[in-house]
Amino acid sequence: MTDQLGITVTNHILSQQDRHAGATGAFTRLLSEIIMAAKIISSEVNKAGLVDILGSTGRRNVQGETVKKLDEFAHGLMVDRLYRSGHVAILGSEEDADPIEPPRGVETGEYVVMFDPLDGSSNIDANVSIGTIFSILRKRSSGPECDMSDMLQPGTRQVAAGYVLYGSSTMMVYSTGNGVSGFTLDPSVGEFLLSHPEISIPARGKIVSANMGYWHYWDENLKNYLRYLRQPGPERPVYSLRYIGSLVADFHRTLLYGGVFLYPADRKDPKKPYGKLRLLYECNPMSMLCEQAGGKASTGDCRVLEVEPTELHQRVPLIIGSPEDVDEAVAFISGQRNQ
Ligand code: P6P
Repeated sequence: MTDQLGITVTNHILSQQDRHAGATGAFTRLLSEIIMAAKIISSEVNKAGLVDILGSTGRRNVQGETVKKLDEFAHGLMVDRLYRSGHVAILGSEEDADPIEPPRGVETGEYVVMFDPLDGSSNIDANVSIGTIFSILRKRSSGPECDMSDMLQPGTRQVAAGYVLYGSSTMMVYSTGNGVSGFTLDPSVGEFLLSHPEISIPARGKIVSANMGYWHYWDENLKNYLRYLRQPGPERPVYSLRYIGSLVADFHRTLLYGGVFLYPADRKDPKKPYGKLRLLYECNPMSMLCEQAGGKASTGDCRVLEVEPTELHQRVPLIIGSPEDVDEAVAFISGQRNQ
């Protein structure tokens, strides 16, 4: 695969399409619109400090979070480009409480896309890496209309997942179920070029990523795990703590370097007993990517991808990363181990 370094993401998608008998090109067209949106968002993010697109709109989204101008821009752009593909049945966005129906007169198709247009947006003004996350599924209900069954699908039914990371460079990482590949945007030609073929997460890492500020709100089993990681063992190094507070950036580092990222259940907000991260457009896409790279993703009780969704914006705890680290974390969190 390394002889393919430098091929564009579009050519890579077409080569994937050739591996799917009966692929009509609709999926390729859909992903191409996401790629276009990523390039435009990247351009806006990279000049956000120069134009009046920083700061907040004064609105709050369904999560009660202040909507930054840049994530409102990213949300509108994703909706526009995805429906422009002509292959979308319905959309779900972190920025919208309800499903986003197709505009009147727009050609629709078989795909459902759940997305977080600009995750980590609270970090925008501090120039910290942020990202776009997407999850692609097929429409389940029969007939031209959609219903909630089309959106409330377990992560095992995703046909593709990916993210765009707006960092020191802009990267796109995606999977259609045949492994994970990473592409870096070359601004001089405006193309995402293959830079990380066949990403494979290390079996075990040496980094733990969690917001230790919530220590007081975590249960004793989780605390036992984190204490264990801080005790050097004969065969095990002390783990470093790295936490950016932007899921795409924290996950991308975990995918490349190994280790474990945790956003666990906590008691800081009685309204959010299962932590902060949303199942359909954060945990499921990241879990598909992690498993496709040889990693694991658990809620602490079960495989994230097997959770049967009940609400559009439902939250689940997320323990994700190297398989040996996730197994160890779940053994502690479930009480099977205490040292
Ligand atoms: P906390 C960003 O707002 C986000 O949704 C994720 O990108 C990130 O992992 C998490 O919240 C950080 O949350 O509670 O640690 O600030």
